[in-house]
Amino acid sequence: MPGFFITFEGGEGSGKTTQINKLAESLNAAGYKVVTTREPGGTPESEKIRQLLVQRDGGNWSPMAEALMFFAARLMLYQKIIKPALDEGKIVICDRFTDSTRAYQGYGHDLGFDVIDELKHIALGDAEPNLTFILDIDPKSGIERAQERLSSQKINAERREDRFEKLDLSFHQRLREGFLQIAKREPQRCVIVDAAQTIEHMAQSILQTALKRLEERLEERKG
Ligand code: T5A
Repeated sequence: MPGFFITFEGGEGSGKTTQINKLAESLNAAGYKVVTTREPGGTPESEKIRQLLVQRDGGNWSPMAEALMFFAARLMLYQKIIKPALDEGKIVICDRFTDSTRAYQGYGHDLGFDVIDELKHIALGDAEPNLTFILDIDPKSGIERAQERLSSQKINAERREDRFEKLDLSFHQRLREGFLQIAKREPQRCVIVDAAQTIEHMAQSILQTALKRLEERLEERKG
C-alpha cells in the first residue's frame, strides 16, 4: 500500500525542524509508522552535497549549478529513503523538497518555476508530496531565530550552515513571495501556516490537518 508523503517548506528559521519533530512524535503516538528526513541531506551522498551548498565556505555556485546539485542530492534521497519507505506504507516527513528549489533558485534567483519543473521531471518524474505545510514568516524575524540557533552551536565560522541566511533581506522577501505563489498554484497540496504563532499553536493546527488528510486518503482508498 502506498504511504503518505508530507513536506515542510518555508524561509529560514520558520520552525520546520521544530514542527517536524512534534508532528512525527504525535503521529507515532497515534500508531503510524513515520520516517523523518531532511534536504539537502538524508543519505551519506546527499549529506556530502549539503556541505557544498549550505556551509559558509561551500562555494560560489551559480543558480543553475545550485539547482542541479539540489536535484542530485534529492534524487539520492528519494531513491534510497523516501520511495522505499512510501512503498512500505509509511508516512515520510521531509524538511524541504522540490518547492524549496522552486522558491530559492526558481523564484529568489530568477531561474523560473518552469525550468525547475523541467529539471524535476527529468530527475523525479511526477514525484510530489501528498501534503505540504508552508510555514510563512516575516523573513527578518525568521533569520533572527535561525541566527540565534546557529550562534549557540560551537562550529568554526567557515563551516556554519548559513550560506543562504547571509543573502540580503530582499532575496528572502522574494522567496517568501515564491512560496506563496507555489501555494496559490497548488492549493489542494499546500497549506499555509502562520509561523509567527506559538510552537504549540502551530503544532496543533498542523496535526489536525495531517490527521484529516490521512483519514480522507483512507476513505478514498476504501471507495
Ligand atoms: N535550499 C534548500 C535551497 O536553496 N534550495 C533547495 O532546494 C533546498 C532543499 C538549507 C538551506 O538550503 C536552501 C534553503 C536553506 O537556506 P538548513 O540549515 O536546512 O539549510 O536551513 P533551514 O531549512 O532554513 O533550517 P533552519 O533550522 O534554519 O530553520 P527551521 O528548521 O525552519 O527552524 P527551527 O525549527 O530550527 O527553528 C529555528 C529557531 O527558532 C525557534 C526554534 O526553537 C529554533 O531556535 N522557533 C521558534 N521560536 C518562536 N516561535 C516559534 N513558533 C518557533 N518555532 C521555532
